Amino acid sequence: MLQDQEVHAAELERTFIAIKPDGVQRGLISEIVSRFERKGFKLVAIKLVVPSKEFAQKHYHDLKERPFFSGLCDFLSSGPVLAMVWEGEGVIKYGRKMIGATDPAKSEPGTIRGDLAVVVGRNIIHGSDGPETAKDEIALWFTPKELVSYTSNEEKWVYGVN
Ligand code: IDP
Ligand code: MG
Repeated sequence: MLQDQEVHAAELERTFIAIKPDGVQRGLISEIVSRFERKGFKLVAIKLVVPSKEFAQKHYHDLKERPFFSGLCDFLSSGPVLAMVWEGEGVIKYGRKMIGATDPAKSEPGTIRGDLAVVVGRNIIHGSDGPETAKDEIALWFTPKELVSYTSNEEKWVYGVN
């Protein structure tokens, strides 16, 4: 029989979260990282990078027909981006909830965009929108070696398993 811990580990999912150049420049890294940490999610990868425009186009390939695509890719490649992978039960969907609506004007107070951003073109953070996207985005931004598997001291308290 599997131990609780193993059953639990099998259920954990991962998502790709990035603080865009506006969030980095506005000094919001610690605020945003802190929200994910305090929630109880686990950080498994993190790095500060300036993506090339070509890389930004890959990241946002789903949006290539949209009128704002070129400006969006220019912006993402205009400065440092804090790329992260967070792990936890339901982290993909709940991470999106924490981030709020795409347009900060429509984001609820209490969400990251609701509390910290004003316009859609400068909405400070990216989060994967589903399991397939999460898998693709993690693979685009990180090598498997950069993903750190470890047991967090908090897990037994966050999930209530021994
Ligand atoms: P998401 O970031 O909430 O997943 P997407 O629709 O995937 O939203 O769009 C990606 C990014 O493109 C948004 O976060 C935002 O920065 C930008 N964007 C989306 N819609 C617009 C728009 O109408 N004008 C300008 N930028 C936009
Ligand atoms: Mg999106």
